[in-house]
Amino acid sequence: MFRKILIANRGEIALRVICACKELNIPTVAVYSEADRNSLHVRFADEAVCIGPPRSSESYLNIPSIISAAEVTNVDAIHPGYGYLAESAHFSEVCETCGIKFIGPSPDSMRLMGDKAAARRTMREAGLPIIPGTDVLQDKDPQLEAKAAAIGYPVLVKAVAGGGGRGMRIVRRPEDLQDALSTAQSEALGAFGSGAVYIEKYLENPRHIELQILADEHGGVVHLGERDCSIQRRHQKLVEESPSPAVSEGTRLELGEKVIQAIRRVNYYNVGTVEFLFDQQGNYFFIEMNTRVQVEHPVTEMVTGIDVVKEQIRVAAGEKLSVSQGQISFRGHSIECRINAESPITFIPSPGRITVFHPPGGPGIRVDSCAYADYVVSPHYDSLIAKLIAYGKDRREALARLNRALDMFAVEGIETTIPLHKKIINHPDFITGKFGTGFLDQLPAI
Ligand code: MV4
Repeated sequence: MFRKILIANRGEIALRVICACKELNIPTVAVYSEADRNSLHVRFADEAVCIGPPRSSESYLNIPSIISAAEVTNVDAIHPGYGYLAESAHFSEVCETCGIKFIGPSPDSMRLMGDKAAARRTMREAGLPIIPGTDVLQDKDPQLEAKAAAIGYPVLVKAVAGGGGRGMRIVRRPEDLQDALSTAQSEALGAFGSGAVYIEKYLENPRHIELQILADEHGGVVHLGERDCSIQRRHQKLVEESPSPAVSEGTRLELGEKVIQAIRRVNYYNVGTVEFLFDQQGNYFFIEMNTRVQVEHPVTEMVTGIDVVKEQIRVAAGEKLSVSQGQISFRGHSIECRINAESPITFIPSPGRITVFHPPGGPGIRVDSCAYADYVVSPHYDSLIAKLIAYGKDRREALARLNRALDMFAVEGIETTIPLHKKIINHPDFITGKFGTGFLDQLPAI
């Protein structure tokens, strides 16, 4: 097992990794920017190193600073959390060169899955259904119009280097195709440094459902069921749950089998998430794969009882998974609300000092948070201040607990999305489980 782990992240996920390390008896090193001096990850890690000014580009994304901190503290592994350098194949190679284990997949896996067109091709060959569409488009493809017509309108132009919904463009009529393609290409070039794009059939109001997998370096692969992440706004997820109200036991078994086969065939190891879109008829299609631990992993932990982060650290150390598929069962229901320091109406960030912070507790409630009374939410970072996770024996009980926990979550001094969550989870369509990714757009100004 590792001797000491550096956590190249901040906020609630840095704390979450510290929890796992403490349980595994592994000492930790926190890194922090000047703005995060008073953060809880600094307090609870065994050692802490300042890595630069508040701006992420000069601290949490500063590879030389992070590697220096790792060398002076003599760690043998780095946990990247999510965001920042978690999906940087380059960073993982730098770690490898320095003799430090990057807690994640191989650089090759990261590169493959980072290229959304290559991931699509690979997963189709590995047996997963994909949305009808093209491979990467060449400039001035003479077949372009014919290809789009064959797919059938509306189509969606996606950036190869995009992902998470960035750099997408819907095209509803053939006469708009050329313009949309050019705009998408130049936007993608500006945003990701690659203008490569491809086209898919556009699905209206699909559900976004993802499967959590764990894979070790000895061919062990298990799935931990699905999460429904359809409730989002501008590709920021707000509410996630497991199981999905739209997935039957039969579909879960079938999907799980297919995904395990595919993960084996691509020799992937680490935790991972395989994302699907479900259309209104219940057909599902692979869209992309995330090669990191995700914000919403706790709902999976609640229904499986498996500590995803501890498993991730174990497999990175070369150990076998501690569980086989036969030992995994799905019990009860879990729902997570992401509580952001934002206006619940305009979603404008609301940084500043939190004066009152009282997170709820009681049966079936978990709060993953970096906040406390007097904590200052910095404008430099994303606005997630807490994840409120409810568990119940069924969806009804999880919802009842989530409702009372939202009522008993006191945050003052800044605005939060708590009032929005109250409205979402009490909406008739949410209660009955009938929603897609368009849910929030369709809600009349809540
Ligand atoms: C789509 C789609 C409809 N059709 N692809 C956005 C996130 C990224 N992972 C893929 N996304 C989408 N891809 C096709 N062919 C609709 C979305 C989409 C979406 C997906 C998941 C969660 C929220 C979403 C919101 C709008 C659009």
